[in-house]
Amino acid sequence: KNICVVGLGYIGLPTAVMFANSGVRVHGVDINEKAVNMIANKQLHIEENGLQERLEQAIDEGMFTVSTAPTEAEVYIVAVPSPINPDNTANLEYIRQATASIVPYLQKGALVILESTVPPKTVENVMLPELRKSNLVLGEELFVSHSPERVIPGKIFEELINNDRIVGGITPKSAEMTKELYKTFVQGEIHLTDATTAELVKVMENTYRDVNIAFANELAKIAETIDVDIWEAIRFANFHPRVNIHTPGPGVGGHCIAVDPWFLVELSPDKADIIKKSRLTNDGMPKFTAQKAKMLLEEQGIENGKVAILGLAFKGNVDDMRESPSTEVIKELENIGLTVTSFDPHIKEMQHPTQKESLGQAVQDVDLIILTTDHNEFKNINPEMLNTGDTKPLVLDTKNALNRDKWERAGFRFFKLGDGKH
Ligand code: SAJ
Repeated sequence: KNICVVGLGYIGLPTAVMFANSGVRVHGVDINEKAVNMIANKQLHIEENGLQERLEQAIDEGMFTVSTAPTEAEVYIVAVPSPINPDNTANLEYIRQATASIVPYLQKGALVILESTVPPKTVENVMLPELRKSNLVLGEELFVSHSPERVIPGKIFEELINNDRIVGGITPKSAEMTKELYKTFVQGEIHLTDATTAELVKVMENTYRDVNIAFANELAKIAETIDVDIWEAIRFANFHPRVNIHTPGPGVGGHCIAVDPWFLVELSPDKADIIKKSRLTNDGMPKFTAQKAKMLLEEQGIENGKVAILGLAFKGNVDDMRESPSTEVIKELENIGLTVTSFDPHIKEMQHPTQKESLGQAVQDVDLIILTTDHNEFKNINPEMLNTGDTKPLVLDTKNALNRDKWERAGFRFFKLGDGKH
């Protein structure tokens, strides 16, 4: 078999490399010339555990080539972004264009697999009209399926191998062929269904998480009014065998969980009530965080204070800033007249105007430190050694990542999101 993977981002590149490492010849395609050149030189344009070694192996063994245009292949895997527009409707242009780009290369018997997360019916309404232009008979000469990725950034390879997969075909044979292919490296179960069901399942999974996090965020706000530590309360509730409450935070980021629920809202605006409310609750958390910061500073008599933000990535131990709540928190803080610096050990290039090159520079002479991303580097800070200038700033931990006792012993006044106790 040989595969052409279209889109070499957070999902496409690890998937391509995984197939190449499993003995399948892979050609990777991306419209981003810079990324293609870097990958060809065994350099990464994204950070992911294990990716560097696997990429080197794939290229050294001659199993992985890259370019900016597709080539002929037996299987095409489409893994391009499906973001939302500013009005929260789905932007399926990348999917349509990626599909159109492979049409000239399609041969009888080819299999086209969509990995990107999409609104239900995208395969049917966006991909199939393009694929019909190949003049191949769908389901007989050209096979199409949706095999949504379910991997979590940071643990992509582990989850690629071990997670179950849901594969939906436009025909049973399309699904069956896809299963056979992924069995090359997938050790989890591969469950077969139709394409639209698979699309809905994937979006449901991320929406479940978003709604659950919104619930946790709402509980955090309630807990603050009665001086209860929500983190402790959730931990206790989750000892119940049928309860699994997620954790609150400064908002929900990334390109999946903060995006996919909108696909369902767009699909059924008058039915997707809880889903929409949850999305808005989570989107309101940066403002809630900024207001809490303002209140804490005002309690100290500080009006136009300085704030250091620890963490720009959308979650701990990744280098991805897309839809990061941190940047929203910064905007809200600046809107209320506070001066902001930031630091993130995983965001290597300067990607934000507030960003400083070191933790020391970011916290110098600030009135408040807000932790927004639970990177290990932040958990491991020794507060005794942290030089912040003449006075000790307040600390607001929005992820329950820091050890209160350690920070208090080092002389910092310590607060948590979702904790009314001072
Ligand atoms: N977050 C919370 N509280 C939580 C969990 C997460 O506030 O209890 C926040 C995180 O800090 C982050 C955001 O939510 O800002 C999303 O993080 P995440 O770790 O929940 O998810 P992603 O976006 O990295 O990956 C998700 C995963 N989906 C599910 O767990 C159902 C992953 O399996 C999917 O493959 C991925 O979306 C995707 O690509 O769709």
